[in-house]
Amino acid sequence: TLDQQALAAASAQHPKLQHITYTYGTAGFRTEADLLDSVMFRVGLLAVLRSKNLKGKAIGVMVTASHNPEKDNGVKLVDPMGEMLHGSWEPYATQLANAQTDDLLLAALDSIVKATGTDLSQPAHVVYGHDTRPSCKPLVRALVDGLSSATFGSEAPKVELVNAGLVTTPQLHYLVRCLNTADSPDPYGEPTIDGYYRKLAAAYTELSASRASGHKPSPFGLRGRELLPAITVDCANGVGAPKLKEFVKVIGTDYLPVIVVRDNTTTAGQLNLNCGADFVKTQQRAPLGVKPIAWQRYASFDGDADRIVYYYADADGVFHLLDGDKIATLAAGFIMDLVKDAGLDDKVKVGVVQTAYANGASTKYLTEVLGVPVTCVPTGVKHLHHAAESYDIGVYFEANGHGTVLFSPSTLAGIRSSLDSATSSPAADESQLAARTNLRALTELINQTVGDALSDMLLVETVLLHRQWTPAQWDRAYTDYPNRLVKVLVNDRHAFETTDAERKLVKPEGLQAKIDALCKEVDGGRSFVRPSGTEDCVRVYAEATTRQAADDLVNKAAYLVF
Ligand code: 16G
Ligand code: ZN
Repeated sequence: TLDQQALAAASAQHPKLQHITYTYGTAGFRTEADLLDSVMFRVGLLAVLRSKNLKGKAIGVMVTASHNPEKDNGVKLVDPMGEMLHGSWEPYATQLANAQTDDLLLAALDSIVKATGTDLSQPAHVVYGHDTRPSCKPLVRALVDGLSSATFGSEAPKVELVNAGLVTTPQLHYLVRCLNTADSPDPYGEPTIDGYYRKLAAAYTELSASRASGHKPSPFGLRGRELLPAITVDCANGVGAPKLKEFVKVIGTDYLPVIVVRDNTTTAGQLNLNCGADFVKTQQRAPLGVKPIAWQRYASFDGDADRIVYYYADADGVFHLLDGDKIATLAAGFIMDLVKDAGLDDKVKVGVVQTAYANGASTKYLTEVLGVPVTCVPTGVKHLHHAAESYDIGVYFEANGHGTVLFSPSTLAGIRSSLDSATSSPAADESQLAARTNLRALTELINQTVGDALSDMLLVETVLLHRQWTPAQWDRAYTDYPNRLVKVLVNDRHAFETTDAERKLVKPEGLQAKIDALCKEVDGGRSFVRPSGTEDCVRVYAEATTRQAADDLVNKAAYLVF
C-alpha cells in the first residue's frame, strides 16, 4: 500500500507548475530546466515502480538534454537491458508528470500500480546519472527525493540506489545492463565506469594489434603515411570531454592518440554552443573556430556523447561531412567482409536500419553495391533499435550520428563457439581464425545498449586502420545527393499524420499527392514531410541530383505545407 501521508508531504516540496503540460516523448521529458523540478521528483517515483514491476531489476535514470541548449534539461528512463523505457510505460510517465495536485498524484500512482499489476512488496534498484549542465545538481536532488520517498509503506523492502554521478548517456545504459546481467551466464561487463573503459580498451587494443601484426601497434603508422595518427575530437563542451580523457588514460596514447577540443565544461553557456555533432550536422561545417587540416580525421560528439559525426577538409579547405549514413555503410561493409572471411556468411545475415532522413545515395550504395538488406523505420532510437534486433547483425544509424550495431544472442554464441577448436567447425586457417577473433572483439567494442560516441569512434578507427583508409578514401564509397531540411511552423502539427516509416502523409488529405507531383518533375527528386517529435513544428526534407533542384523542391514542398 502507498504511504499516503509521507508521499504527499514529500511531493509538496516539488509542486507541479499548474500551467504546464509535459509529455514523455522520443527523448523522455525535455524542456527548460526551470520547469522540471516536479517532473524529476515524479520520475523518481516511476523509476521505483518500474523496478518493482520487474521484480527488482535495476532501472536507469539519466538527467540530460543532449544537444539542446545549456538552459534546457531533461530526463529519461532506461530499461533493464540498457534499452529505452518500454513504450507501454511512456503514458504513465506523462500521467504522473501532469497530475495537478499531490492528491491527484497519489491517485495516479495508485491507478498505475493497479494497471501494471505491480507488487509493491518487491525490492527496487535504480541507478542514476547526469550530464554537465549546471541545472543537473538541483534536478538530481529532486530526483533523489522522489526515489527515496517511494518507499510505499514501512513494510516494503528498501530501495537500492546507485549514484553514477557525471556520466555519458551510453555509460549509464552500460551500467544498467551490467547490473542486470551480473549473475547471468552472459554478464555484459563490470558495472563500473572503469569496467566500461577496460572493456572497450581491451577490445580496441586487440583489434588494432591484429592489424599491425607483430609490430608495436601504431595506428596509421604503416602505409597510411598521409594520415597523422591523432584524431581531433570536439566534445561539445560536454561530458564527453572528461570521459574521453579518462578513457585515453586507460588505453594509453600509443593506441589512441587524441586531440580533445571544445572540452570546456566549466564556463557557463558553452555547452553545445557553435560546436558538437548536432551543430556540425545541421550547419554542415566544422565547429566555430576549428579549422581542419587537410585530409586529417575530425569527429564531434554531442552534449551527452551518444552521437558522433566525422569530417575532414580537402586541399582547398572544403568541408566534407561523414555522418551517420557514412558510418553505417563503413561499419556494414567491414562487418560483412569479416563475416565472410570468418566463414560464417551462410549462418550470419547482416542488415542495416535507416530512417527516411538517410541520404538516398547511402541506401542505393547499401542495397546495390554491398547487397545488404535495408529496413526503413520512423525517426527515434527505439524504432531503429527494435528493427535491428531482427537481423543476426543489425547495423542502425540515424543520419544525425546516433547508432550502433546489435549482435543477436545466437550470433554471439555462434561467433564464440567458432573460436572453440573443439566444436564442429574449427577455423580452417590462420586468416579465418583472425577474422573470427576480430569479430568477437567487435562484439565487445560496440556498445550494444544504445548509440555511443566513444564506442562508435573506436569502431570507425578500427575500420579505417584495417582498411588503411584516410577519411577521404572512406568518403569515396558514394556521394551524397544534395539535400535540404527545413522547419515549418504550422498552426497544428498534429494535423500531419504519416505512414510508410514517415515517408508519406495520410493527413492532411491530398497533400501527399501534391508532393509526389513536385518530386516527379525533379531528377532524383525525393521529399517527405513529418511532424517533429521534439519541437512544435513540421519538418520538410528534400533531395535531388543537384543542389539547385533540392533547394527548389524543399521550398515548394514547404510552401504546400505552410
Ligand atoms: C530524438 C531522438 C532522435 C531523433 C530526434 C528527432 C532518441 C533517444 N532521440 O532526439 O533519435 O533523431 O528525436 O527529432 O530517440 P524530431 O522528431 O524533432 O525531428
Ligand atoms: Zn545525445
